[in-house]
Amino acid sequence: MKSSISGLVNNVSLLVATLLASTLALVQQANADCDVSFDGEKLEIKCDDADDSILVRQDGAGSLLVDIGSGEENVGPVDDLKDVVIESEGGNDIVAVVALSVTDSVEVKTGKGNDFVVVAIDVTIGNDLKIETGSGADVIRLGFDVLVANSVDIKTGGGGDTVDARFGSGVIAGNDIKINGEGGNDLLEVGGNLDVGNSLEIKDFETVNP
Ligand SMILES: [Ca+2]
Ligand SMILES: [Ca+2]
Ligand SMILES: [Ca+2]
Repeated sequence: MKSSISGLVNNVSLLVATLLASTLALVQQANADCDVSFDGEKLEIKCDDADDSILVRQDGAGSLLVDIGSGEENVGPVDDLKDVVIESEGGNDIVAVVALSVTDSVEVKTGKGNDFVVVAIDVTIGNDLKIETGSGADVIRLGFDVLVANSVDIKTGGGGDTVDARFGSGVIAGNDIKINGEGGNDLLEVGGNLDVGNSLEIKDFETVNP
């Protein structure tokens, strides 16, 4: 039994590693049509209606790294990072937030198009995580130690969307998790991995796999 569980964990790790590698490859292929600003506390990335790929992470040396398609750029020290706001607008966008710690909130809005959002692997958020993927068939993957002190609010908009939180320890929120599939035929893969201090609200998903 134990070995089958560790086998499963290894398979999921492999899946996430593959996912991240393919995300990174896509990030490097994309054209940079995004404005990036960082004042030491707030990172804002705003893109246009083209297909954008955005990767945000911090490295072991305490630098905040952003890749909008032309390779990773060090935008400054991560020490006072409070907020991350990413708006990728129309187009089929990829947004990845990995290995990052912020003292306030992370907000991702991907607008129209078939978008792909990953928030995974040691992401610590001092306040809230908000994700809105708008119309289009979107995929949101969450897991491997996403720790949110207050609330998680996910809205997937119209279209057949998938929210998948089966990876590793999934998402742990100190207060609430709200996930709204809105229009379309939506799939939620929970994997027993949504852990809340207060309330869990799941709405408008046609299929929920616990
Ligand atoms: Ca876009
Ligand atoms: Ca989009
Ligand atoms: Ca959608």
